[in-house]
Parts: sequence; structure tokens; C-alpha cells
Amino acid sequence: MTARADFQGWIAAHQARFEDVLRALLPRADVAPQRLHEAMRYAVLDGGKRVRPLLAFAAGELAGADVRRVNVVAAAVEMIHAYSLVHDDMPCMDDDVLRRGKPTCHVQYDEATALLVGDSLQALVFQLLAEHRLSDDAARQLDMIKLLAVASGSRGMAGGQAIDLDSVGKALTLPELEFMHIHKTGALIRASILLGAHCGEISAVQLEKLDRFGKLIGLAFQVVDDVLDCEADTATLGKTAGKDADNGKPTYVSMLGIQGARDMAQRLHRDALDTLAGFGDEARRLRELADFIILRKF
Ligand code: GRG
Repeated sequence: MTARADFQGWIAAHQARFEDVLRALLPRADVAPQRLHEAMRYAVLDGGKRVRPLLAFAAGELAGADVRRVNVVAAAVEMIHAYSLVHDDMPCMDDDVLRRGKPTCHVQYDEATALLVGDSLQALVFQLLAEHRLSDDAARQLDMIKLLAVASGSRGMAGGQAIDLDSVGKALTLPELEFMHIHKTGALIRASILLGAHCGEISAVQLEKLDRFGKLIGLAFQVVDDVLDCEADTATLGKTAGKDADNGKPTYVSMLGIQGARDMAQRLHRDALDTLAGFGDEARRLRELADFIILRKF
């Protein structure tokens, strides 16, 4: 079997298994309030690349973690991500009608339901992290819960989103754009890797390297996202292409040009791989995911 086929098999196996994990952890649609529960399942299930959970699984493998523990943190980051997409698509933010190839949550249901889907997913995440054993060390488990809270809140993803909304029509500097994306997109990607690793045994020095890897690959993810937003079509992306340019948002492409953005993604990718140089084969999946993030077409 080629290395590529082996990696694709790893992705497919985890994606299929993880869908069942999500199905089991989400509230059942026949339990009251049925419409809200149905909408939560609509927002989370049957869609998306599951990049953040895959990063958690890869980091968990590196740290020799019990996959049942990684399942919970992977579900947590994916539910935070799904909630952020539901809210981001609402008329008060990006106002979009298509997500993951389906009508957005507020279009399929209604705005109030979409708002409550995000609220409820976020609350469910912290319920799950509190009620499942993630580490033998209770203090470490508390640190993990705090890590995801910080990554999701005003000093992480939500803060990045606030800066993004404020940046429409403005000329940002490259460091300002980077600051925004390190928070909006990068914080959750970084947290996914650290949480997966925390489920196993990992030294402070190794965690530091993984954190740097997460920061670089999170930024690379966003640069590639900006390139795809310009180059790919709506059908391939499963979301409306070209929105950022239409909305007058500063992006890596608007600031560096397509080739400049591609070069930047390559540089970030190389630097990210360099941070894993001290690891052996146990970091193979993280390296492969770094390649996947750079080479993805959607
Ligand atoms: C509303 C608090 C709040 C935050 C929103 C994630 C986000 C912050 C907004 C989404 C807008 C956007 C297009 C961001 C760019 C990068 C990104 C997160 C793309 C979507 O993630 P993928 O490609 O999506 O992993 P799938 O559908 O594959 O899970």
C-alpha cells in the first residue's frame, strides 16, 4: 500500500467512526425540545472535512492516548466549530445561505433556532468535557477545559471574529491580518492538537513544539482558505465562493496576490514540519495532515 493510500484509509476510518461518536454524544432528535435537537444534529452531522478532530486524533496517537478519551475532545472541538459556522452564517454576521453543501441552519430552520443551536452546542461541549474522564490527572483535565474555553472565547475564536467583522472595508497591515486569523481560525486548530495530546502522555517540551506546529498550520489553513475562496467554485467548496472579496474583507490574497498567498502557505507548511523534526514516526499523521491542509481543494 502506498503512503498516500494508507493516509486516506486512516482519514476515512476516523471520519466514519467519528460520525458515530458525534451521533451518540448529540441529544436525540426525538427528545424535547425536538426541533432544537434536530437542528443541532443538522448543524453537526453529515458534513465537513473534520480537520480539527483529525488533528486531535493524530496528536492523540503521537501521545499514546486512549482513543475513547480523544473521541470526546474531538467531538468538543467539532461542536465548537459547528456552532461558530452556524452563527457566522446568520444575517447579523456573514449572511450566507449555503454551508457544507446544504442550506445554512437559519435558512433550514429559522434565525432564533440557529442562535439557540450555537448556544446549546457550546454548552454541551463543556458538559461533555466535565462529565467524561479525559486524563487520570484531575488538574490536567481542568486545564484542558480552560484551554478550550480560552480558545473559543473573546481571547480566541470569538475575539478573532469580532476583529474580522470590524475589518470590513478597512486596510489592515499584514501583522493585523495575522493577529485576526491566529485567533479566529488558528485558536481552535491549535486547541484541537493540544487537547488530543493532553489525552495521552506528553512532556512540556513536546507540548511546546506541538503548540508551535498548531499555530503555523492554523495560519496556513486560513491562507489556503483565502486562496480557495478566490479560485474554487461554490459547488466544490459547499459554501459560497468569493464572499470575502465581495464583502470587501482584507485577505491574504487581497494583500499578497494569489502567488504571494500560495508562497506564504508553503513557507508556513515548511516551518510547521520543521517544528516536528524532533519527533519520529509517531508524528506521521500530523505531518500528513499538514500536507493535506496545504494541498486541499475544498
Ligand atoms: C461566530 C464566534 C463565531 C466565530 C466564527 C469559524 C468562524 C468564526 C467563521 C467561519 C468563517 C470562515 C469561512 C472562516 C475561515 C476558515 C474556516 C474556519 C473555514 C471553515 O472551516 P472548514 O474548512 O469547514 O474546516 P468544514 O465545513 O470542512 O468543517
